[in-house]
Amino acid sequence: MSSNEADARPYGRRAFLGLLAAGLTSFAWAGPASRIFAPVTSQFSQLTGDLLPVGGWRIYTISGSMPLFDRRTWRLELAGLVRKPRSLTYQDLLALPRAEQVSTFHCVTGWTVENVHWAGVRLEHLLALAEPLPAARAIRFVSLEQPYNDSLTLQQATLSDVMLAYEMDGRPLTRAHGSPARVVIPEMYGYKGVKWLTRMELVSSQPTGYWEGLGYDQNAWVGRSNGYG
Ligand SMILES: Nc1nc2c(c(=O)[nH]1)N[C@H]1C(S)=C(S)[C@@H](COP(=O)(O)O)O[C@H]1N2
Ligand SMILES: [Mo]
Repeated sequence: MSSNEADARPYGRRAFLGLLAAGLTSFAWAGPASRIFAPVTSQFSQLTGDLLPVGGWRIYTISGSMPLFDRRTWRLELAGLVRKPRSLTYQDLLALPRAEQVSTFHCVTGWTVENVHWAGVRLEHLLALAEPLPAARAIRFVSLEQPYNDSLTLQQATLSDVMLAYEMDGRPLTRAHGSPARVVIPEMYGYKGVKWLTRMELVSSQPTGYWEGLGYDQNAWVGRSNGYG
């Protein structure tokens, strides 16, 4: 390819190599835990446009690909130990009472993003629609990105600053950040925050989440778990 062709790309080759180097550098700085949580830096498409991580974020996937949100076909299933199983459309989700908050995001590998503006719905409004049965004790959150999943007890899920977020910093969630909805629980490390959420299943005892199966704590309290504090 001539250098002219390369320069015609949205990101020139030089910028591309720069991005790649930046990705690899943060990869090299990271401790052993972050190697497991390594961001995807190998695919050009994931380094461009709104997929480019900004503002201190690192974009994580376990599969190396990102589910694509289609508002006509996406559903949020409320299932398991509930009186009224529900299948909500994106419009249904947006029609629920809106909550907003500003909170700090912590990844267990040590990076944080302060003052993230989130908008979304409190879990209690979703639970009220589905009417959990008395035996329900926890919620299993399932991602479209299989097999990513995690869980919260009902008590944790209804803490006052826990939400299902559909906006970040004043814009609908981007694909990289888990569109159309992700779990936000600022008191816990980021792996509890399932991106590309598609199903909430009410269960009687708390299942082991994806990273928890690999040794991370189920109760992921910031500063009080995973060897911290
Ligand atoms: N589906 C899915 N959700 C996920 C992850 C993932 O790899 N896949 N990584 C988790 C981890 S460890 C962190 S720190 C945050 C990172 O959020 P970000 O990719 O928007 O920066 O997403 C969490 N949710
Ligand atoms: Mo993380």
